[in-house]
Amino acid sequence: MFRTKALRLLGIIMSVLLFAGCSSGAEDPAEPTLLLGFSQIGTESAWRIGNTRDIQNSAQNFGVSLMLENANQSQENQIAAIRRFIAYKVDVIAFSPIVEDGWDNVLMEAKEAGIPVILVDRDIETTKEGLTTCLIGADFYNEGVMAAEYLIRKADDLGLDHVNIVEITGTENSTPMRQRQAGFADTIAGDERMCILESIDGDFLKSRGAECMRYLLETYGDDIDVVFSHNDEMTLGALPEIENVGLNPGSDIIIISIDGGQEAIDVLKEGRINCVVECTPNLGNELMETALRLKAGETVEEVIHPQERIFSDEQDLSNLEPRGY
Ligand code: GYE
Repeated sequence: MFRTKALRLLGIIMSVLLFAGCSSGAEDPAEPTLLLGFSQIGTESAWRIGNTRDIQNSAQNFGVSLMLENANQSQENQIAAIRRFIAYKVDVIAFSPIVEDGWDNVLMEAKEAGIPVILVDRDIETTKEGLTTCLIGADFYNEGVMAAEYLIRKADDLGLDHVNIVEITGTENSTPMRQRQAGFADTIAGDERMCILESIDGDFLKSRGAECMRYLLETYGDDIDVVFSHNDEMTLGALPEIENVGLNPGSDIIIISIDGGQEAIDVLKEGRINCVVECTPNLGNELMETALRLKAGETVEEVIHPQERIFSDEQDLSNLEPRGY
């Protein structure tokens, strides 16, 4: 008696499974169209957390099945994740490389497996051809240019004849660090008032931003006119350190940041930051569209940059929409 019931149940389960197996993606809109492996750097900033959330939401909206791996700020973990994606035979691999060098071997393996790779947010450095298909991410060089152009306008407004700058940079050898630094340096190069006292690695982290600022204040004291920080987290770490030595960020020291997350925008409105260059984390839709095109065998644009703007004390920001990250 029990055996017959069990057999009948097994029969039902098998037919359900078979039915599910036979239904085609076109008939069933819930069936994923593509399997995308994405290796994220970590959770170092509001930007990064917003970027992960945006990619998850977009995957859901596009019906893409997402294998998401968090590398906890380690290149080794990213390489291991990419190897798992290859072993799993995903349709497309995407990743945000924490630094630019050191990807050739694992990307050769992806190429040999015939899996297209999309760079999200950051670029890589390689001499090999065809390891990746495209890059979807911000124009970091231009962000550095926008930061410097703001500073030049501010120095004109204040009538400054000498401007001492300290720079707190993002993770060494990462694309945003290299390019934000270059865009800023190239733009102030023609202005004799501008002098960079020191550039120091803050690794895009709030705690490091605070440490760097403490060191910079101990070393240069009130000679510092400007802090140029490569992201909001480091800026938010640096501000209390400035206040602890009795200086007012925003008036005694000009503060320039990058990203444009809600917290930094609120602090800008309070007058403790002077300028924030936008870097949008919302790259998910472009990523899904591109991955679907690659799966369909289409060619895609090599570089896709989102539009970006600046927020500063030159503007009325009272009606600014919530930033969402
Ligand atoms: O500016 C920073 C993040 O690569 C654009 O990484 C990104 C940067 C962003 O952690 O906050």
